[in-house]
Amino acid sequence: MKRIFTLFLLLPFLLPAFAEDGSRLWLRYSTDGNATVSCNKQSPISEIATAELRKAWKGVPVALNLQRNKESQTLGEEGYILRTSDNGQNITITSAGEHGLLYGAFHLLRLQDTGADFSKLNIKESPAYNLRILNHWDNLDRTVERGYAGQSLWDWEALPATLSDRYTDYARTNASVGINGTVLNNVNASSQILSAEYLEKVKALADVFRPYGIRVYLSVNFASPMQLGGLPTADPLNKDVIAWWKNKVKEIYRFIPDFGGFLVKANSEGQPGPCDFDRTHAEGANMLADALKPYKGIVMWRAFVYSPTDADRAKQAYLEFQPLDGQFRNNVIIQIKNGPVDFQPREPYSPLFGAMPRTAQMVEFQITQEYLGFSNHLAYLAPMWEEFFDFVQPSSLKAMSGVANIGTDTNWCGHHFAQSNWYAFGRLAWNPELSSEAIAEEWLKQTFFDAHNQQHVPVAYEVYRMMMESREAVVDYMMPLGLHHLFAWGHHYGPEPWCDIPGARKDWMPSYYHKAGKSGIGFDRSHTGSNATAQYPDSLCSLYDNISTCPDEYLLWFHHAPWNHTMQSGRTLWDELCYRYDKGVQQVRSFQRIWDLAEGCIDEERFKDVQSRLKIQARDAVWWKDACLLYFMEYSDMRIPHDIERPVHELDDLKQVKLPIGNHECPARKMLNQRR
Ligand code: GCW
Repeated sequence: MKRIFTLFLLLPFLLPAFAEDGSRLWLRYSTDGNATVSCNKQSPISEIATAELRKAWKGVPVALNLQRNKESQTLGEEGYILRTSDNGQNITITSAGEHGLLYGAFHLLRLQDTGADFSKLNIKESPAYNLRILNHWDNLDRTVERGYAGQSLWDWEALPATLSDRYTDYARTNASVGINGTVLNNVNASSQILSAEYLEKVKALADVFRPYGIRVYLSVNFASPMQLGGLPTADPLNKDVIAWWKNKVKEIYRFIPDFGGFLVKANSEGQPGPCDFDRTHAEGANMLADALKPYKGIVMWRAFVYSPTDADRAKQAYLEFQPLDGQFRNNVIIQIKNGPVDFQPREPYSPLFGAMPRTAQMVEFQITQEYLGFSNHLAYLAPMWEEFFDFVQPSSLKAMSGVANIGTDTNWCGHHFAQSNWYAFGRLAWNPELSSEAIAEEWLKQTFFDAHNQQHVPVAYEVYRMMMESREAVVDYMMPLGLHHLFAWGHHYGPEPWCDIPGARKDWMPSYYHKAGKSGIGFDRSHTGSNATAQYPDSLCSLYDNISTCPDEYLLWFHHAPWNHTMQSGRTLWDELCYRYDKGVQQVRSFQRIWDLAEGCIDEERFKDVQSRLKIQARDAVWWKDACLLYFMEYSDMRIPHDIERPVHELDDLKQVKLPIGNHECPARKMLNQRR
């Protein structure tokens, strides 16, 4: 997994003397470009490409060249060739399509910003996926489900008459990392989005995004024909329902001729779907796909399903979807979360990947940190996504989607470092072979360190290391060794392994997942338990199924192990658990020390903001450690090893912590500070 990375040896550095608020994200280059830039094509897209270069490029003349020759055509409309000629006296960006020119322009600017050598460029790029798409879980009232960076960017009330500048900035930022699609609204969808009134607003956004190569998609509520159309049913085989969708799709394309298609959450967590009418997911998806087909639209049909049955939740998507392999239309893509449960800090990959060879599949990552400390915790997620690609061949997927972490906050993402996850998502969707190390380095150079100052190299390197370790640290202080879903009810911010809500679904309770008792801890998903291991290919199945070969990081995901089980380290399971929690805490403390080195190297505004969030993270890490260890200790009846930090909380006090379930902003921060 770990590829060799180049260190910050040539790092061009640093230090803007003025305050920064993070609003420019990684596109902080100065606007004193002075080079000749020409283009052989006039169009809204190529004009943007040209303008970006004119604004900022300070090197030799650049020619943007729209040309369909053999070489450019093999790279496709979005691909490009970036080359120096005449002994480095000129640079040409050639593409068979205008989108490729735009991506090539941003590539060149990235090279400038990261201090690359341009004397001998010979780069050919084309995206791994045609569809690189953000999913916004934005509601029409501007709340954002699992959003921690303010309100929804889309000001529905002011649209279509008023267009915020942020819409253009959003499109430009996405284009700079190759993102080419956006689903504007929450998968828990209001049927209102399909009303003529809203379609006009959607059209206004689509018009802003189009010259940046971004297509608009919508999440649809499967019961829209009933809720919006007044039909008595939404049965996908009913002819009135079919006609309703056909007309609706026709109407959408009148507004937005290049509309991308639908994203659907059906029969999941209370959302309506075809199963309500005794139809299959395939029948539901195909009906929509048929309506979209004449316009080249697609359906992204989510596989995030789990019903309140006795079947292990981790097995359910596979059980429901795998038998439908081959039954979907070719403009349907099954959108699957990376893990089989739900965006936990660590999950094994979902075994549904690769199990439907006759069906197009795409992955859904979660960029927003629902389960990784909201916008309060620093967690660089590219290593997690890279881990997924250790198991799933990038080429076996058709597309990549990510649940956005963007809102109206000045710095877009809440935490300045959360911007790196938006960035990394785009870069990986373009090229999933990129290493998380390379992406971190690129992002840091563009976002924080931008003048030439060799003295700051060691600091930058430490900050880079902090990023690289950050996700593993979260795993350690929240739920190491394969533990999962120990989160507090509803908001998912802090720990609540004891949570027990009478009458609530069992599979929404932490105890369903950790199964701590006198006999041990963990979910037996081996052949002696739920047998979820059997859903994996043979080699992995046998590796995971056997407690003595199952890797530590998945141990309690797949096994219920006794407290004195001997770990690979030679420690007992209990001791190992204690050490891992403690390690997570210590790592966050080391992040605080590292970040303090950056004082004076970067602008004060962002420095202080990150510094203060690291304090919250350090306190939260201790909270997690104390809550989980004190709670599990009641079952293990073992002591916390002497060489690690003692708990500073009482379990009973921690059990009283109740945060509001609001799902925008971060309620937790205020509440916790009040309590402490
Ligand atoms: O993880 C759960 C989230 C829900 C979300 C759901 C989903 C949009 O807690 O907020 O709903 O996943 O992915 O559909």
